Amino acid sequence: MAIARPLSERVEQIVRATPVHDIHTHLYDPAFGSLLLWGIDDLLVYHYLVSEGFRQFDIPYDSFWSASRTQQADWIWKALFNDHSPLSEACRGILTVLQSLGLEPRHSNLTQLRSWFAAQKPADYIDRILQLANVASVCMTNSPFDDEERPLWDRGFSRDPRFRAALRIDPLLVDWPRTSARLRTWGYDVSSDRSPRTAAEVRRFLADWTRRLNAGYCMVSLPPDFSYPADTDTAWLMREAVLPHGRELGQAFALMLGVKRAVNPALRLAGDGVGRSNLDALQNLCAANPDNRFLVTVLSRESQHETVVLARKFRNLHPFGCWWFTNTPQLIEEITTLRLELLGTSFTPQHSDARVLDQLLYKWDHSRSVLSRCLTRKYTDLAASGWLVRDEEIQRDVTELLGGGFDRFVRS
Ligand code: RAT
Ligand code: ZN
Repeated sequence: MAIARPLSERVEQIVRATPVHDIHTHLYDPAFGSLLLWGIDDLLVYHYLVSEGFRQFDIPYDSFWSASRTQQADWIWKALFNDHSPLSEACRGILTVLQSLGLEPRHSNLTQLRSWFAAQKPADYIDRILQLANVASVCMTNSPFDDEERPLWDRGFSRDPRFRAALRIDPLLVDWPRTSARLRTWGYDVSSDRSPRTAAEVRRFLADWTRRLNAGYCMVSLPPDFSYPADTDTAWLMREAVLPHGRELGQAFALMLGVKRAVNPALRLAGDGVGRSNLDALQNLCAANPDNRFLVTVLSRESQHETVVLARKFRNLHPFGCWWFTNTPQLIEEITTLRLELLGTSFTPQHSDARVLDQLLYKWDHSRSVLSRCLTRKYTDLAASGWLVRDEEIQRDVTELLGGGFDRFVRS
């Protein structure tokens, strides 16, 4: 008689074998060349590690930033791997990456690791990482306001279908005075008057870029005190331009809520913080705009429960990911369990937020472990109530959670 495999093994095997559609990253189509980061030095100077490095070394900020990338990586390696145990999630991530690639950091120094990465051919390496991480596609973060990437979109290039686009519009919504001036130089007839003409021109800008990128959704990150409705440029632009644009083009709008930008500017990209979001704004948006679809991720742990309850009330709201400071195993476990218990499978548990290609290896390895544990516990609870889950049902649920449900939501 065949011995039944333990539920935990069945779940883990399915979660690991199911390709994921990674719905938010900062990776670039290979056509962007050096904007697509990879290799040991880029891994080590990841801003999550930079902020941890500064807790251990006393190098002045200016000296750190004026040093070469290799020197910065050396400092971080010494502080976080040699002088202390690499216990943090971002440090452990480096080890998982090296291990997945068959490299042994205990038996090699940084120079040896560097030569290994230098010997990789980019195109093959990209294939290898996506395959090893079992990632079917990644969604980029594409900003028309980024001077490095805009020229390539303007020129056009042959797209790698594994790299999907998302239209990122933070400067439009959080820095309207400066952004309106830029829009004018690009031929959009906008002014600071909050007039119908200005709104129509902003919609034209959004439509142009949506088509240029073939953007799957539009996205913004906002501070904890974002309010809606409100007598602010942000709220006005949303009501008169972003939301009508979403309805016209059938495009979902992703809100990433709760980031306090530049809490410590000396840390640059690593200097952003977190605050509890005013989620009345999200409720008002969902209630007032039933024909818009909203994706949401919130940065503070304290905002997670309220967000999930809102998603129960509004079917035009789809929670996604454990963002940034919540992308740690314990919080992923807590947030994913909370979501499963209140939403079933109608959410997307994770995105990687990878900025360096190789990070896909650790972000998905670690998240898949946690997701497997959460699902196993819930299926075990069902079994205790007499519902024995079948493999094809586990597969259906996992496919939904690893991008299938998200795809349906953004396309509906
Ligand atoms: O997680 C990160 O890398 C952050 O710096 C942010 O990029 C954040 O994910 C964002 O998209 O604003
Ligand atoms: Zn991000």
